[in-house]
Amino acid sequence: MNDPIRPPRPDELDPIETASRDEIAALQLSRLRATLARAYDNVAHYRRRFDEAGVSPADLASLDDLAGFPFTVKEDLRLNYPFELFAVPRERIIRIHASSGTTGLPTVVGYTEADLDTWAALVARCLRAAGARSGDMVHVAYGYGLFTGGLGFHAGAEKLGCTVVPASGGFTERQVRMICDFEPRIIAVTPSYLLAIADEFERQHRDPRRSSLQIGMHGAEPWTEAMRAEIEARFAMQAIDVYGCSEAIGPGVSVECIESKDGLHIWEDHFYPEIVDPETGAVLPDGEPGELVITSLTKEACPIIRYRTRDLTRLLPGTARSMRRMQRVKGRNDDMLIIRGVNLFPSFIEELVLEDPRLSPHYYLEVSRPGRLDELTVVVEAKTDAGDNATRAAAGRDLAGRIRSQVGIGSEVRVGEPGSIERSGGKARRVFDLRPKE
Ligand code: DLL
Repeated sequence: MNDPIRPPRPDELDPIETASRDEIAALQLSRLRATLARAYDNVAHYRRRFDEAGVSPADLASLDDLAGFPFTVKEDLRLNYPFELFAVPRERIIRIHASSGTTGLPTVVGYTEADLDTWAALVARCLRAAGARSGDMVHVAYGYGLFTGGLGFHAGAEKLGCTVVPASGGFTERQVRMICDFEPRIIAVTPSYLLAIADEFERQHRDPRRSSLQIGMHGAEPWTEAMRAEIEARFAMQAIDVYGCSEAIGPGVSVECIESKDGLHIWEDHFYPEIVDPETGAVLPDGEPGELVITSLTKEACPIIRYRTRDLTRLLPGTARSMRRMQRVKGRNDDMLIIRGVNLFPSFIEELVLEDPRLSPHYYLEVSRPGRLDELTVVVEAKTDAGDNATRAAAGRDLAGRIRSQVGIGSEVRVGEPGSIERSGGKARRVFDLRPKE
């Protein structure tokens, strides 16, 4: 049936993927200059912000000079809703995407024909880096629509010459039937929704390990090494981390390579990454943890300058490719909970949950303040074979104990029946912060 997984041969790579650092830097500098000029000349917002900061595109003599240019934040996209950040006439935009935005207006992005070609080529590069190749079947279970996941993977897989199954998210029973009947080699899906698919396999008395799936392309939400181990064990496949955000392009900014799985190679010929101190905005040296800031290098419709992603990671040198890597995103700055003064990322609780074979990776955190003090409740599901109420209660007590000893705060842990937590079909919601807004 399916061939064994192999990394791409050198002749299958785009030449820039293995170019020298000097070649990459030279390309970045010329593309960065052009991008700054395009933004300044065509977008009133950038012209105003550059003028206020006293910088002009001509000031960029080296890549480090980018640090003198102003940041772009999500609020800037909202303030320029819907089309004010477009650098080309609306008629040249052939696609719109938007992020749902849990609060306020959605953020809107546009693509020219060339942008869609670039995007498809980058997602194709991600798929190839993960071990996919022409002729493979790719089941796309990211949502189709304004979200970039579905259509982004769709175009990238087609570009690589794959057979695409545009399943979109939801209808989990049907997902399992299609996977069993069509036998795709690759699945592109959020890690949390893949686990819902795994549960559905088991509900139908089918073994996910015997499915045709060999490679999973997982992103759009934070996940952990513990979650990777769970996915790889349940499906007997390789789970690859893929990152992107709609403001930068969508999926396809960075990806792990199958031969190393040691962090995500950023496609530096199209995106210039910086890591900044989230508090001060100062640029940090490679290796230091901080917030990822992205500047697009080739986008026509929506060039984005120094976009503050809020994602926390660090930059590492290249391994399988010459382009630098980013470490798995630990979480978003705005997902970090401060509970009674203690900083906590949901991903840390995820690791603790997955240490216990009685608990499933379906979980969420609820933070409330019934009196003066914050209270943390962890709601998690038991595994199907976790036995009776007493076993579940014991697993809950154990988890609360580990949270107390490792995070330093008391919590209530509720271990529910398998299937009791609603599945999202897309990005999982991990945090419900019910505290009154200050
Ligand atoms: O989530 C694009 C995407 C689709 C990426 C499919 C990968 C796969 P947005 O909806 O704009 O775009 O959300 C972007 O999702 O800033 C991160 O906080 C988070 N995110 C994306 N990929 C990862 C990842 C898409 N691999 C936001 N690990 C980003 C952790 C991720 N977080």
